[in-house]
Amino acid sequence: MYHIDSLPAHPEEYVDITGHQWFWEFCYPANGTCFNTTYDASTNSATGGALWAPAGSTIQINVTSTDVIHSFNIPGLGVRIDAIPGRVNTFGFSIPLVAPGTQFIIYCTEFCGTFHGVMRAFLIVT
Ligand SMILES: [Cu+2]
Repeated sequence: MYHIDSLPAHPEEYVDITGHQWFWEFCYPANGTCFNTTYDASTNSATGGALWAPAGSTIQINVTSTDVIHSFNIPGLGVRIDAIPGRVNTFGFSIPLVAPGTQFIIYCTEFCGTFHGVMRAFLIVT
């Protein structure tokens, strides 16, 4: 548990992630940009934004919510952390050494209302 909770000493990237009913917002403080993800269930694809991270890098995510409790989950990488209004939860993890363009699906895993089931996004390896 201590190992899982410890943050990387020098993450190569920080991403602020905010859960909204019903989409994920990704903000990159290094360049001051934010992107909202729009997920299309008919094609299992997302536009507008993603969690972009280089292969082999270590990143820290800072996760919160603006409305209700969500949960940020990347099952392919064993990442799951709650998104709670008024609180920022942090988590650090490594991006595997896979080909650029590889995508890992992101789910909301805390029932958060009508469109919870399509509150999805992708981690895209760059
Ligand atoms: Cu949610």
